[in-house]
Amino acid sequence: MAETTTEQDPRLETFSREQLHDFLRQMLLFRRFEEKAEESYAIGKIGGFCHLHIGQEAVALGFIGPLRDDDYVISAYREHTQALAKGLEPGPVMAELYGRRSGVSGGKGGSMHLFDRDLRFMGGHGIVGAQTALATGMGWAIHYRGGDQVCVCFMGDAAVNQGAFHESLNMAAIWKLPVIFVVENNEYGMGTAFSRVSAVPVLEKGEGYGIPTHSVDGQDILETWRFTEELVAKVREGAGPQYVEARTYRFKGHSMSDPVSGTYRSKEEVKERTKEQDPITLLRNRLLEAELLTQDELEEMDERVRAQVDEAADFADDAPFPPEEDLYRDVYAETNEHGRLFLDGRDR
Ligand SMILES: Cc1ncc(C[n+]2csc(CCOP(=O)(O)OP(=O)(O)O)c2C)c(N)n1
Ligand SMILES: [Mg+2]
Repeated sequence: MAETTTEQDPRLETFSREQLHDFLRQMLLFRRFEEKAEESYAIGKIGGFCHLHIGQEAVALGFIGPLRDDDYVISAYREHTQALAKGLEPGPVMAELYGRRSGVSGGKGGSMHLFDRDLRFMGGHGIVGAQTALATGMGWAIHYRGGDQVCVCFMGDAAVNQGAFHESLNMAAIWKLPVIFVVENNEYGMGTAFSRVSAVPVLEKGEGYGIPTHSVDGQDILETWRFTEELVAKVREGAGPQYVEARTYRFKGHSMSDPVSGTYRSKEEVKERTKEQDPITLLRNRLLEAELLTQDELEEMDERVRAQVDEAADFADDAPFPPEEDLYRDVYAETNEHGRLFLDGRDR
């Protein structure tokens, strides 16, 4: 994992100052957004499941930022920051967490089911590993239509022991589909250490299908960003599916009902990892040391981001809950007022 050093990182020169500031701004937005969600949950404004991505921000930004608008992203339930990275607005995302009608899924999906078809953010899925099969399906659709888009499919380390994962990788490999499977290896699935329940390491799971495998430092935005740029270019040119382990760490509990360290990881471990491997602190320190950012610029950036998040929370607070008549809408697909399927503007 990357560490802060006093030597200037040569990779900094390969990015513009604006780009580096934008990396920091976006990751700060993700962090403040989730801190606000945590606060709102504690006072009962958000209910149900809520899983924070705090600590893993450089994976979301690094793997989504370099994509085109017409590329697809699909994920599991720890997906707030990924949705923001794909261009969903903080207000409607927060409103979805609050269960409000102006939320991105009409207030009926909640934290685990953020979705935006136009922005090609295809969820938000609560069943561990289920999104891998949908990703292979999207890869097939891209291939069938002759497009050059890619589909980035995020999952946690626990998903690699699911049956669907293996079927999906196998099919993607046979058909050389443009899918990038990204395993966010934060070393735990709820309260279970990956090493206790897996016969082989995360990376080896992709090797059995003849898919090129890669391992990257998920705490280092410069690494995840550049890596993704290069990989996506290859996939667009027909390199077929790719399997990536992003080594990372979850700073908070599994969900809002799980304490930060619990009994499954020690306080010392959490303290050390959060101190040494915070993707935001790592970038901020590098930029300050290289004089690519001033303390004033940093404070101003953080203030702007906090204001943006407050605005998102106000937007959510002010929005109404879905009305009763919405109860049977969108259950399996869009339905019209008679409950009939309504797809692509036509009754079926
Ligand atoms: C098929 C299935 N089995 C069990 C669960 C319960 N469950 C929810 S999250 C989770 C752990 C997943 O861990 P991981 O994939 O590593 O993701 P992380 O939470 O670390 O991001 C489990 C077992 C589920 N949602 N779906
Ligand atoms: Mg995990």
